Formats: sequence, structure tokens, C-alpha cells
Amino acid sequence: MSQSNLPSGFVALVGQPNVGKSTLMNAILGVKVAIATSKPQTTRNRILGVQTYPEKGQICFIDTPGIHRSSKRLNRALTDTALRSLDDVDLVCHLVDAPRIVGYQDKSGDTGLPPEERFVMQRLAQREVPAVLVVNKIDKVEDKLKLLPLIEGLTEAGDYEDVVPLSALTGENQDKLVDIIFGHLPEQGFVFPPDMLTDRAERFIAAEFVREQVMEQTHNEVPYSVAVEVETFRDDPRRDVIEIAVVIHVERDGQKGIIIGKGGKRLKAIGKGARKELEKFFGKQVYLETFVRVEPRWTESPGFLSRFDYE
Ligand SMILES: Nc1nc2c(ncn2[C@@H]2O[C@H](COP(=O)(O)OP(=O)(O)OP(=O)(O)O)[C@@H](O)[C@H]2O)c(=O)[nH]1
Ligand SMILES: [Mg+2]
Repeated sequence: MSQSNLPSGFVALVGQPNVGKSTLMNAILGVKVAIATSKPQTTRNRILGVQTYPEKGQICFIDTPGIHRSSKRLNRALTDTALRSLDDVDLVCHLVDAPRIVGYQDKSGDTGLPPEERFVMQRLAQREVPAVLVVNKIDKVEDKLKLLPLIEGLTEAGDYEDVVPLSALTGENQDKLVDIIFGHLPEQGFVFPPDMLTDRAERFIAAEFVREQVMEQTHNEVPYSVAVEVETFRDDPRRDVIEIAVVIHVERDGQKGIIIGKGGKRLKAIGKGARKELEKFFGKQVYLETFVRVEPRWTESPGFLSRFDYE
């Protein structure tokens, strides 16, 4: 088959927050492009990740924010971004968190689909793109027999071309998903050059890697009140170090104190963690400076949200 006949196209990864969309994209790409944390609402923008198989074809993943119900401006913008991503793709992968659904019981003790999952399914049903159901985190389901009723319930409630139970963490069944995806892509040759990885600039990646550390190392409302902006990004090819300076925006003075920590300890740990990840990504030494600034109620400010491309 000549390269111009190989299957390729756009595949949106969608689902509730924290189901493993970014982890799965990174796992298939073999590179961390999208940050992933243990907390929901980590991803805030649509992020392209391209994986080229020279003999097989090209998958252009679109990682998206988690779809969820909320009255907050930032959160509504996240769900809107995810839903807009469905407009121009060839296939949707709807990810669900297997252990969460297996363990679900409503107030009366009935099992079934959690209402948040029904909300996502309703939103997906309004689109015409074909969808594949990806049942993620199966490594966390001890009794695999419990997956069967779960899959039955989901496929009854939604309209899917295929179902793939897998683990984005261990890699189990990921090849199967790749094969299924290729079965749904048009034979049109590569969309992007084979060495393309993402559409996101280095500055975006740098800011995101810092935000990842803040989200993992803080708790309660703090992770959701943080936005990170790169002020300086200096990568001089004649020098073997990249100089990066970032501002961590928070909403309140108290949050600034939490991020800095006693004697600057937490900010130091955040910087250290981010620097390690950045050096891995850029393959070069990184000198990272961090500043914390208070931007009152930025999560409700249209100007600030659009500055970060959140809406
Ligand atoms: N055990 C297990 N954990 C997983 C798996 N996939 C993802 N996780 C974990 O689930 C958490 C959420 O992963 P993310 O990739 O950030 O999830 P997401 O769907 O992108 O979340 P949002 O960006 O908030 O919508 C992280 O702690 C991951 O390590 C899996 O297959 N098994
Ligand atoms: Mg994500």
C-alpha cells in the first residue's frame, strides 16, 4: 500500500474528568504531551497529539477537558471546549472509569450508571460522529467478571461501534484500541508530517508542566484556582540550558501563601518537580524561575479566561 492510501484522521478523546484521557494519549504517543494528575479538571485546552505508524497510518488525537456539569464559568468553558472538539473529528473515543462505575450505587443502593456518566452520554448522543467506548483502568477492577454487566449497561445506554476495555497505565489492550481506531479512519494518507507530535508550542508545555506539579502538590480548592503563564522562554541553541520564568496566578492571598509554603518549601518542590519533567521533554538542562501572583477571581473573568485560551 502506498503511503497516500494509509488510514489517518482525527480522534477525540472525551469523557468525564479524571477518567484517563490524557494518560491514554500520552501512553499511545510514548511521550508526555498532556499533563495528567490524580485530580479532576486537569486538562483545560484541546491538545493535539499525533502518532504516526509508518506502515499503518496516522492517528491525530485530540485530548479534551472533562465533560461535567457546573455553574462556574471556567468549568462551563471546559465542557464547551470538549464538546466543540467533536465537530471536526472522524471518531470519538468515549472513555469511562471502570472501577468508578463498577463500585457505583445510588442512595437507595441500586447499581447502574452514575448520573454524571449519563450526562456525558446525553451530550455525545447529540453528535453524529461514530463513537468507540473505551473502558479504562481495568487494572483496578479485581473481579473482571464485573466488567461484563458494566459494558452491557453502557452499550444499552449509548450507541457505540466498538467497545475496548483497557488500561492506559499498564498498556493492556492499547494495541487493540489502535487497530479499532484505524478501522474507522479514512484512507487518505498522512494529515501531518510523520515527525509531527503536537500543535502546542514549547511555552504552553512549559506552563502546563508547572501547573501539573501545582495540582499534584496542593489540595482542596487551590489546584483549581491556579493558572500558569510563561514570562520568559529562552532556548539559545549555542547554550546547553533553557531559561524559563513562569508566573503562577492564584485567586487569593491565602492561596499564594499555600503555594509558597513554609520558608518557600512548597514552591521549591513544585519547581524541582517541573524542572525534572521539562528536562525530560526538552532533552536539555532547564533553569526554572517561579513567581506567584494574586489575580482576584480570575476564574470568573472573561478577559483572563480568553488570555489563557480557556474560552
Ligand atoms: N490505575 C489506573 N489509573 C489510571 C489509568 N489511566 C489513568 N489513570 C490515573 O487517573 C488519573 C487521571 O488521569 P488523567 O489522564 O489526568 O485523566 P483525564 O481524563 O485526562 O482528566 P481531566 O483532564 O481532568 O479530564 C491519574 O492519576 C492517572 O494516573 C489506568 O488505566 N489505571
Ligand atoms: Mg486530561
